[in-house]
Amino acid sequence: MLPFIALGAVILGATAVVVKKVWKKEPVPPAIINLDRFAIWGRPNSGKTTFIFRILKKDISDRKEQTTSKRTYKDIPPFPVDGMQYQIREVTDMPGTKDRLSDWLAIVKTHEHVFYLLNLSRKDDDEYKAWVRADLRATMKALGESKKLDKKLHVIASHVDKSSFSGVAPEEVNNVLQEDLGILRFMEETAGVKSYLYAVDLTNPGSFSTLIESIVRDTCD
Ligand SMILES: Nc1nc2c(ncn2[C@@H]2O[C@H](COP(=O)(O)OP(=O)(O)OP(=O)(O)O)[C@@H](O)[C@H]2O)c(=O)[nH]1
Ligand SMILES: [Mg+2]
Repeated sequence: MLPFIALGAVILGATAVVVKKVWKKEPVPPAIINLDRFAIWGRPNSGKTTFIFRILKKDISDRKEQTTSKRTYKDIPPFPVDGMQYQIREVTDMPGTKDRLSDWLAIVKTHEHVFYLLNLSRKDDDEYKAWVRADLRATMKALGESKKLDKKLHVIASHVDKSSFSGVAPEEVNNVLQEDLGILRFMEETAGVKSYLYAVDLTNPGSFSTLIESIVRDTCD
């Protein structure tokens, strides 16, 4: 009998340990919130690849100066905002040349979140202004044709550090931009959808962090 009693004690002991483990409060890792697919485009040198490399947590100095082909990224690292973890499901980088406009308009219709990048350092260049306005008009038409119920357009104004707004304090720059006539002309093209405007220096990690936090809050808005 003795060996049987001893074995029972071992089993009981083991059971007690398991029960204790179940009742112990373990910290629950936060769930990752899926941000779905980001459609990103803008004319050459607007900062698309830099923005995407920041999202991918890649070294921005490793990117080629000009994107020549389309590339889709799916394995995107999550990032924290307001104590939660967020993850973009898919992002595509492509050249900013005019021949890619139709590719862009196609993903505007299908992808959940739409980001148009403009280069603030060129905001007074007449040819560039005409391109941006025409792109925004075409983007609005594509958004109108999409089945999305909640139509939003995020306009990212890069190169703020190389623009006439470079001396403006970061916390003030968005207000100053909203009052600039040139910027207002761009944003007029977005009338009819909920639009967001962000100013950023994509070469600055802190500026990118502020941008991505604002984007997360606005996409979840
Ligand atoms: N100073 C400054 N430079 C930036 C900023 N964003 C991007 N750049 C620089 O601008 C140049 C173009 O950036 P890219 O990210 O390659 O631009 P792109 O839109 O991908 O250009 P294409 O691939 O040619 O369509 C690079 O030299 C970047 O380092 C910014 O906010 N400020
Ligand atoms: Mg590029």
